[in-house]
Parts: sequence; structure tokens; C-alpha cells
Amino acid sequence: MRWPRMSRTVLALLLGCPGGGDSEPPDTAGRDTADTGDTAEATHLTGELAVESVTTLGLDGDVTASGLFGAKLAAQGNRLVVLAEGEGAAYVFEGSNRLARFAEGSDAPRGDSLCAGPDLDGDGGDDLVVADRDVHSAGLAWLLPLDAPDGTLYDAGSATVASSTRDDELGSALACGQGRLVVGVRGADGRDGDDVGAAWVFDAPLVGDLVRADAAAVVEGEAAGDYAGRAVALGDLDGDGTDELIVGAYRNSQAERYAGAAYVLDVQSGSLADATVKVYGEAEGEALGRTVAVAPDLDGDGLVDLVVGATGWNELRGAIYAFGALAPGATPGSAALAAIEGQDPDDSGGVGLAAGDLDGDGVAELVTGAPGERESVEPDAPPGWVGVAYGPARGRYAPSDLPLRLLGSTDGDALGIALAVAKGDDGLPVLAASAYRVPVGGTDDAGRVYLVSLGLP
Ligand SMILES: [Ca+2]
Ligand SMILES: [Ca+2]
Ligand SMILES: [Ca+2]
Ligand SMILES: [Ca+2]
Repeated sequence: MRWPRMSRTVLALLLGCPGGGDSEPPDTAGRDTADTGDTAEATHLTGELAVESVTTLGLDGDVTASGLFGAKLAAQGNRLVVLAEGEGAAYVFEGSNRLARFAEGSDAPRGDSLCAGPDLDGDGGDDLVVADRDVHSAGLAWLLPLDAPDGTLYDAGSATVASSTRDDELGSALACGQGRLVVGVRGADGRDGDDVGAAWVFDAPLVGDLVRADAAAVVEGEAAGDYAGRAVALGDLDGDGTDELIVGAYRNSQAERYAGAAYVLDVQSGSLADATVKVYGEAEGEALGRTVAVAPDLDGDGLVDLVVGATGWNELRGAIYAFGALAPGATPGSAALAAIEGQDPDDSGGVGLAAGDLDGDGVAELVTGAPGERESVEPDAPPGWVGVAYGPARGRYAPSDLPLRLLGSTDGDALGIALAVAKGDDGLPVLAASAYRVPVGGTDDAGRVYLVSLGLP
């Protein structure tokens, strides 16, 4: 679906009059000039704005009941991949142009996780991986070319990764990196007990039907019930030219019960107990490591940085933490470069997270998604929201401190369930933000992805 591009006049009006639509009146005046010391001329959106009022391009799926379009997002190059969890389908877009839809196969995969990245199967083209942790009650992931035409996940795929162990939940998360695929297997049992969780690492080229024994490395969680592999990422955090593995174990209870943990380790390490960096949550139920992501350089040392979601923080308000240089024994309180808190209980801030330069000044923004409590979805929940800390983000942001908040439009729409830094039709960066439960055309839970330009023309 293509929406008319917003004029400068409308944007200027929105800037002068934030908080349109039926949203609450704004309580922020914007602080975009305070951090940079620049002139007073605004360079990006500020205020509390209804997401629909600033969306220039909106993406829809084949609007069906409970399509849940936008449950997950992944960006690679100019492509944005959107998972429609209820349909069991993945869509590929370039800007607002829909290129392909990969429908469910005979096993009706629901689709739990998604990644997109450089070539993994050896054909030279970028690839896409979709996983469903419920297939055969064990989990299955499909790899397919990002430029494939419409088809089914089965027919288009060049490789699969499967578990044959009941309740492994293979595909609880995915990370696509340079020549490497990481598959989260959060229900995996290990030496140290049941449900320690694991991350399986596969080196390219990935071809054919792969299983655990084909993995270049299998990294297990530290303790029973940790659910390591609920989140995974890849990035060269130390600048030695090789990606480190980042694993979240949101049920880890090392510090406090279910405070959670995130780990950075060399891929070959074998166990999260041997990780070079471990970050533990600090309070019961914080669920640190429920989400993890690698960010562009946030602290100016030339190295990519780490963002971790603690979605259970403070009665499920949720928080995200950005870390620059990480030392062993780092804690969110002592080592975080920046943090963004959720506002109300059950906001679940950090379920969505993203980082990237969205206003074109060369410095990465830090973005949190607070879709509302997800595991037991309540239709009467308030709309979700997305908070942006413009770069350089420093210190701890309460929601009222954020220079920009985008607000959902419909109760229970779950805005912020997934976020990505994508490209608009003009090739410039846009924030892709999902509201996977928003009604579209009168259809409940159809879902929509908003593409928002934060930089001003
Ligand atoms: Ca490929
Ligand atoms: Ca490295
Ligand atoms: Ca850095
Ligand atoms: Ca920026």
C-alpha cells in the first residue's frame, strides 16, 4: 500500500504541533539541539506524535483475519522482510514495492523468527531465513534467496535446519552474519539440565537438510531453565575482524530469579559459562537478554556496540541498555552507555529494539519498542509506542525525556513489537515499526508496518 508523501508544510505543522490525532497532549518540547550543540534548527521529528500522522509509507499484507503482519522485521541492503505470523508468510519489500511473498508450506509454519543477511548458501546472493519453533514440536528453519519470486518456504528454500528433539523450540531466534547463521534453540537440554537452551552456529555454505551434528559450534546455556537462545546476534564487537556471538538467556537466575543474562563470546567457545563477557540482570523478573542487537558505533570508538532488552524490568515496564566497550562483569547499572525505560507496567519496553542513523547526521539513534505485554495478549491493552533517543544517546531516558515518541492508534495494536532500520522509496533511511495487531480495513489483528522518515527534508 502506498501512501502520499507528506509535504514539508505538514511536517512543519506536526513539529510545531506534536501530538495529533487522539493521542494525549505532549509533555516534551524536544531536546534535539541540546545534545549536539548545533544551531536551533530542527533536523528531525520531535514530540509525541501519532504514528499514523507521520507515516509516509505504510505496508500491509494480504489483509486476513489474524494475519499478524509485522510480527518480526529484518532488513538487508534495500530490502525489508516482514513476517506475518498468523498467515505463516514472509513478505519482501523494497521501499513500498512488494517484491515477493513466501507462503506457508504443507506443515503450515507459523513463523516465529526471521533474519536476512549476506550470502549463506553459496550462490552469491543475499539470503533470508525463517523459522518456526513448533514444526514437529521441535522446530525448523528454512533458508531461501532474498530475491526469490513468490513461492512456498519449502519450494524456494536451498537449505533447512531442523531439530528432532521434542520441545527444543529450534528457531526461537535467528541471526544472519557474514558467512554464518546462528539458530537459537531455547528449549534445548544440556549437560547442566533441562531447558538450558543453546545456540547452534553454522558456517556457510549452508546446503541441504542440516541438523545439530552439522553445526560448526553448539553453545549451551549455563543453568537449567535459562532458555539461552531466546535471542541471538552476531557482530564484531572487539574489531578483530571476526564476529562474536551474542546470546540472551532471559530466564537466567544467576543474579536474581529470572533477572536474565546476555553473553558475548567467541563462536568456538562451546559454553556460555566460558563467555568473555557476561551481563546479568539486576532485579527479579527483569528478563535481561529477552532481546539483543548489534548497533552501529554508539560511543565513537569505531567499533559496533551492543543493545540488550530487559523486557520485564520494573513490573514489565521494560528497558533497553546500550553498551559501548564491554568489560567482563559489566552490569546494566555500571556499564550501560544509555538506557531507555518503559513508562507503565506491562509496556514491555525492549521487545522491539533497533539502532541506526535515521536522521542522516551520521550518528546512530537508539530506538525502543513498547508493544504492551505480549505473551498473554490483552485486547484492551493501551496502544503500543516507540521511543527514539537521537544520537549521541547518553544516560538514562525516562519516556518523558525522549525527544520523540510515536504512539499507536488503536488499543492493543502492539506498536513497537518489531523495529528495523530500513530504506524508503528514495533510498534514505526510515524507521520500520510494526503494529501487528492493528485492524486494517475492519479486519482485526491484520497488522501494518509503518515506515517513518525521522530526518527532515
Ligand atoms: Ca544466497
Ligand atoms: Ca571480533
Ligand atoms: Ca562503539
Ligand atoms: Ca542520527
